[in-house]
Amino acid sequence: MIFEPPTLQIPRSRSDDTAFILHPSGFSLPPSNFCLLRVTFRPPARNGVMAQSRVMKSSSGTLSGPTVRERFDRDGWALVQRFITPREFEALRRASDDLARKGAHLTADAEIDGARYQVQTASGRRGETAIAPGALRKITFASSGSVEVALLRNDRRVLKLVESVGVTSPRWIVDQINLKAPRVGTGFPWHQDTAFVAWQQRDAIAKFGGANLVIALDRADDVNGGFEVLSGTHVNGAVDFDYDTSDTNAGVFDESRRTLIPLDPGDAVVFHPHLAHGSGPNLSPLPRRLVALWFIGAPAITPRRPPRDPVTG
Ligand SMILES: O=C(O)CCC(=O)C(=O)O
Repeated sequence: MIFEPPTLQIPRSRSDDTAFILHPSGFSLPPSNFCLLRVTFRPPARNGVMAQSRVMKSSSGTLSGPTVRERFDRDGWALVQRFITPREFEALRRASDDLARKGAHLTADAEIDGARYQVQTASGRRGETAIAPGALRKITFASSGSVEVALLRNDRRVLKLVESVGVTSPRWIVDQINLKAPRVGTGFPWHQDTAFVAWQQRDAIAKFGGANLVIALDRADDVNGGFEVLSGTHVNGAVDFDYDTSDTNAGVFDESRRTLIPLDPGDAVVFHPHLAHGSGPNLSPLPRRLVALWFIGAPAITPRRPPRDPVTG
């Protein structure tokens, strides 16, 4: 996330720490999905200068360490590599292209087939004219116009992952495709997703849990506005913030554990709806598309009583 020019970053001594991520038991993914993650920590910046993101590096290694649930509870997020297959992310890329084609004429935000198209403006601010016809920032409720996205939001693996972090009877509430187009795609200010949901949904999150997911359709990293989180910010609940998408919201949340999570296509991050997150602009020549899905919990479904035996009563 390019929230500060590199020249403002103060060189610091670095110490390393290592975190391990293991899929929760019962989560059926091949052994190749187990991974060792090495996290390079940089101490937080002081005197109002925003901390630079530490970038997560992955390598193969030991199959021990915190589960997805433990990391979710502790940090507010967990990475699941190779969450969907190449065939699936390629189908989603095509779906994203098909949706984008329908908005190829747009110079202002609009709804098409129930999906809400937000155009990419020069500043990133909403309500301004698109940088060019058909330049798109995101498509919310993309599942209304795309079977592939609709299938993903009901996918068993998605629901299982959400359940695995403590959400009871998960219900989908939002999906979107963030397009972050090459060279013109602007960033997302630090924010918590709960600010954008109705009070009833916030209530459900408090009672039954909630979890959001991003799934990368392209490589996303520090050169193209990769996904960043402020680890640990989920623990203190909702914070008041403005959401001007041409701004960065620097200083609103605790940035001392800012982490950029490099994602390969098909990788997912599951995160708490109170976790502050965001990303920088895409200044690269490569696309950086991701699908976001939001879920809230509901009362546990109690199994129905078996019907009475018509003979014995
Ligand atoms: O696309 C991104 O990098 C950020 C996504 C995000 O924060 C959101 O959609 O709420």
